[in-house]
Amino acid sequence: MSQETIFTKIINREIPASIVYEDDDTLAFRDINPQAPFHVLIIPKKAIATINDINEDNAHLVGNLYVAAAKIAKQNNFADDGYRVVMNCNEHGGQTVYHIHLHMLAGKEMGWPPYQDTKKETI
Ligand code: DGP
Repeated sequence: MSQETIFTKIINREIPASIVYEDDDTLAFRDINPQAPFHVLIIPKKAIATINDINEDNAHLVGNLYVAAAKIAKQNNFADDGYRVVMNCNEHGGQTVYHIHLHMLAGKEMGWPPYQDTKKETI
């Protein structure tokens, strides 16, 4: 399942975005609502709706997102200091755009765990 989202419009240059990286399969652009000094979204040009839709046939496109992340980190001089990449899935994961994307956050020290919860139950 993959439907058109706002990210398809960015890929097709129908709406503007601040693009920081592009190759044949991958695009990266600044998040409209940055949560760190450097916050970009790295997406496959071929739409995949959620992590649940990743399979053996499209896994290389996901691997390419990490290759792009490593290049972007080096180009922007935060490879050594470090950074975080995260991909949200569906409602509990906080996904709002159903075209998979790596959030790449850099430029400050990240907290861990990424959320506060008083319960320590596991499933
Ligand atoms: P997520 O919640 O993981 O699905 O993240 C979606 C991100 O997409 C969110 O951080 C905001 C960003 N976003 C949504 N619409 C646009 C847009 O039109 N342009 C840009 N640059 N980012 C967008």
